[in-house]
Amino acid sequence: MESGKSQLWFLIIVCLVSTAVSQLRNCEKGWFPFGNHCYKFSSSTATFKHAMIFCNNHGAELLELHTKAEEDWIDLQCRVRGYSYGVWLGLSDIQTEGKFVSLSDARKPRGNFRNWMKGEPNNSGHNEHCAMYWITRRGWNDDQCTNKLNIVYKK
Ligand SMILES: *[C@@H]1O[C@H](CO)[C@@H](O)[C@H](O)[C@H]1NC(C)=O
Ligand SMILES: [Ca+2]
Ligand SMILES: [Ca+2]
Repeated sequence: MESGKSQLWFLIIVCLVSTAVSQLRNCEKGWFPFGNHCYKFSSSTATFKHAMIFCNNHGAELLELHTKAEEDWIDLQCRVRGYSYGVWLGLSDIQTEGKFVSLSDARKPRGNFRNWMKGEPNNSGHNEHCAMYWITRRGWNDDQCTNKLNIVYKK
């Protein structure tokens, strides 16, 4: 192989190996890897506000779901842990009613993935401004921020 070509091959291989390594991300004890992220699952429930504070304390963000594969994996993790209702999602319309923005960048939810259940978000009682993943119904819902749900930390 002439040298220009072999250099190119070398670069491609280095690139592939580093991608593979970064996907096998090492997570701290008590955190679980999926894709390029680490997740921690709470053993107790908390209001949305406390969930955000706990996330901050963990140097993590509140769960945001970006793909169906990620949602399916989270769903499974919640089920094996016996979570009965739902987990908070890092999405809120507390600033402007009906406009859910992601907490991590204060804009619209990142990516194109959405999985609101039929009829949701419905702002029930004019008092639902925090999004959650509803485990039994396998979809997203807006809920009262003062409800207590399990927390999935993501980093
Ligand atoms: C609105 O959403 C709540 C959950 O947040 C649900 O319990 C309720 O049934 C929904 N209402 C309607 C009319 O769909
Ligand atoms: Ca609302
Ligand atoms: Ca709702």
